[in-house]
Amino acid sequence: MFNINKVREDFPILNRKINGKQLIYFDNGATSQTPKVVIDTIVDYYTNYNANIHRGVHTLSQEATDKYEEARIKIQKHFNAKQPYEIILTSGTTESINIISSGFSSILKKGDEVIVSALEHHSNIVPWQIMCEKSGAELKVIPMNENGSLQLDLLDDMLNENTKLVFCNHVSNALGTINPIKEIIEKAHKYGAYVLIDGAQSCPHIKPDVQELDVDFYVSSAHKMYGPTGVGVLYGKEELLNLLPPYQGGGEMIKTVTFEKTTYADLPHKFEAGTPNICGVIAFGVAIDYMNSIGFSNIQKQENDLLEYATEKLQKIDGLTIYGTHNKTSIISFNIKGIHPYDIGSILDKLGIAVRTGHHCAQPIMDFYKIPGTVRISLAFYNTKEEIDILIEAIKKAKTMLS
Ligand code: 7TS
Repeated sequence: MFNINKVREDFPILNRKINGKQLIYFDNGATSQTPKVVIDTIVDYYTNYNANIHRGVHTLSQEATDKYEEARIKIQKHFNAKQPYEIILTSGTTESINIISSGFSSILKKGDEVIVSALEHHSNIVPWQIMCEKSGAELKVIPMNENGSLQLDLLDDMLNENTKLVFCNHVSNALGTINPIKEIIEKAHKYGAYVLIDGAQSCPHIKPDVQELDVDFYVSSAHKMYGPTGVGVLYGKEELLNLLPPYQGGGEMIKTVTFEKTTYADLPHKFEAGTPNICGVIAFGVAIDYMNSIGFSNIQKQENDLLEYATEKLQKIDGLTIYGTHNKTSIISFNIKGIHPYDIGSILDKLGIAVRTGHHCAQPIMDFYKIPGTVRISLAFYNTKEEIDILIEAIKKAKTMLS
């Protein structure tokens, strides 16, 4: 059974005071907080078995290697990848995307087309622009609707036999929209195009099944899934990962090196040059265990309740506009007429409430609505209705002060 008080005890930071007030953390979309089991794992690693992996005969190195590879298997199972070596461990969503975009830079050519959605975070736009600049491929954009959904009917007209890749997030970080990725994948595959799904904002709420989705690449970050920063995952189908060149050269990613010719290691090592974030990966595995122990149905129920409750209360505030109202996770982006989002965010911080303000690294969405940015609250399962009540009063106070 889901017990909110017990769950909150798992997160030591929730006891913090900010400016003399109890912290209310509504910036989970930027990074989620860390449960004690994950913090303990990090302390245990550096206290007891810190060593480099895949290279030592000594006990510490073997222990660290075993735990690192166990974490890969946990991640494989979580995403339901067919093979552990289809899971590449990276520094985050951004690096995962860059591994793929950089690989395709040398494969695509002029005349090829790639498609991105209008709802993307900059890290699922800029790497592809760089790829297009290098390869000569053309970037097309699936437009969005006023309610924050994609104009998917237009995708049919955009796809053709020149389309090589389609990129889309599973959930928009700026609006919370859950995109119909299965439909997008099916449409793209009809034309032989590969699909990369950015799961940075979906993975805290949804357990993706990469085989069921038949997705080609799926990427995410540990730090939005109750794990540490600096760790991410890149799932790729074996045959596609084998097709792509390595991203970085260095130790661990080779089979043999001579000055005449170097041969590369098999998956996953081909994409894991250098010493990785060993402790972070092991802690990511524990974060995944933690999320599964809470249960995704409990997570979704609690977050959907909070989303509904907060939306209803916010909508009653005069002059408040919510951006994105279509099929969402627990993200609410809003503005209050005549007030800059930054000013609201600053007052909320004074009252102990952490929100994000600005363009959320999704400038094209802000341009669509012709706004400089929004105030964004992004809710996690450890948040409560009482915290939302305090937020509502704080917003009313900010509004009075700033009007
Ligand atoms: N893609 C999406 C959809 C994101 O929300 C983010 C981070 C990224 C990619 C990049 O992830 P990283 O871990 O590599 O940095 N989003 C946010 C956010 O919404 N607020 O701060 C970071």
